[in-house]
Amino acid sequence: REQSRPYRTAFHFQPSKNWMNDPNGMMYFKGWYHLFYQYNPFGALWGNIVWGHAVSKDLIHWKYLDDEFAIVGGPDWYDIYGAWSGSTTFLDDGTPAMLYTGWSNVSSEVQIQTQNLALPVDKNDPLLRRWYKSAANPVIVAEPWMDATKFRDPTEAWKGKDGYWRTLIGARLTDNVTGTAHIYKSKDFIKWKYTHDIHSLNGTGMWECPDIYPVWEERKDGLGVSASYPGIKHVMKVSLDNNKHDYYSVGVYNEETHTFTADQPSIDVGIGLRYDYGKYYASKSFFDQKTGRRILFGWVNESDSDLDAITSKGWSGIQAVPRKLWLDPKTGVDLIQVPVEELDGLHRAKVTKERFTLEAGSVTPVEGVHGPQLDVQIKFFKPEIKEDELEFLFNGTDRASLQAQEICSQMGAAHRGYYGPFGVLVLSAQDLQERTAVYYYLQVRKDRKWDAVICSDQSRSSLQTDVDKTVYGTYVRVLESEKYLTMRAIVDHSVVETFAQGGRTVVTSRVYPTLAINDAAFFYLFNNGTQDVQVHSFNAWKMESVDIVKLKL
Ligand code: DQQ
Repeated sequence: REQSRPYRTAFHFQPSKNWMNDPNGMMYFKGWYHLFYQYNPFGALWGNIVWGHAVSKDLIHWKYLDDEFAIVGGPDWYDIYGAWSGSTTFLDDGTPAMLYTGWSNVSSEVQIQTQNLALPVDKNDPLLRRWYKSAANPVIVAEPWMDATKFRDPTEAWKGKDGYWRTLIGARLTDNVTGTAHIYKSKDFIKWKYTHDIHSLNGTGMWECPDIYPVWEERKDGLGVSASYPGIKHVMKVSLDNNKHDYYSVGVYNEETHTFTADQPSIDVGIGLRYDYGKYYASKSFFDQKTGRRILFGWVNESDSDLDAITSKGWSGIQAVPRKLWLDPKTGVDLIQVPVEELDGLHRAKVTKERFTLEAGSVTPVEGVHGPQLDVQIKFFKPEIKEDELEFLFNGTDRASLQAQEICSQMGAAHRGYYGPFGVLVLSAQDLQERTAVYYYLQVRKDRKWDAVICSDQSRSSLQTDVDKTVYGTYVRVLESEKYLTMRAIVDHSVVETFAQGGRTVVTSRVYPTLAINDAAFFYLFNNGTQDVQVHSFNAWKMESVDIVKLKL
């Protein structure tokens, strides 16, 4: 790890150089996990998009296969400007088939999007190194009434009881404001017919990278996309081009009416819950046939400037640590996301502390917890707030109407609250000149009940001025029956991924410290509230580096 490149991550997937965005077509095939990704071979900003390709045995140690990209746009017209996002489907004989979007032109003025099929040249090659494009491409073009410039990102196809495949294409209706996803059906995977819009929501704009998959109501294991049994729900996720966030909703997919209906319309797709309340976009899940999990990949973009990407870094974009995903049986509406357990294989130098007090107004280092590569897991006892304490929490002002993110930015880590802010300072300079604070803050609502807010405060993360230091935060659902508030922060040089309440709520942020780099990255516990907080357990590990290299054949 060169000193001059302090922002390159040590155990997140990123290409050796240049731009990367969406994860595409992940699958487990003949002993290897495959990750494809939107990649610019010629520079550190978006453009010239091809499908990069990497493989791994464990979702953590990756090898590049990018001498020859999996899919490259052209020379035919239908993807001449680039090979955009798409997904893998296993056909009946087990062949992985890619549906992807081609960026193209019908005239010199009009650029459109088409959907195309690519297949492995050798379907017995576990590395799936070479792909060819179907002679039938494009296999889907927009209907005349659709906006062909807002028509992309086919999902993995699922098979209905009628024996037909179905895929979803993300879109925006011609009213320019309604986001939707079109279902197309096919018997042979080549001839596709527009069937119905699975769902749409006014005001949400273009739906990029849709995803739809079944989840068990009561079980943590995953399901293949075509599963249809009693005791399952469907999750629908869309990436909103308007605000660059990934939203999901739990509901019912009806094969006969070709519709998805959210269980709770107030938290419908695009207006309710998000996978991540920080930076996380264009995600895609897949069913891991090796272990039976559903696994989520998501792109984490940079928060520094384009100039930094081109000049000092030479790269942009990382993939978040892959997350196992299941429906929270306790709430029925939230997904639980946790880093895949393979990540624990990188744990080194464990530090454990049990049952201690995090004193009001304290900032304390923890012996042995240091550096830019950490996994920190903390269980706080949930404070028991007595009726006569509520007015202190209330803080004199009625903040209940503010959004959690505003609470986080107004009640930054330096704020003196009642219960909170309490949590961790990571990637911190020894003298705290730079620090990224991840913390809980308890907030009383109008109805006198309290809410927990989780915040990731980047405002003091770097002395650099040309980076986006937006403070992220959101409410965390904490059930009456739950005794703890939990937090897991995964730190890797320029990224901090925070999993709150066992993964019910996730916040990812990018930070670019100038002092708190490499060995000068310090760690502290802090409690800036006026009340002590009791810690049930604290566990932290240094994370081993993963050197991503080219696969030697
Ligand atoms: N990125 C791809 C598109 C997709 C967008 C192009 C989402 O297919 O809609 O690189 O980030």
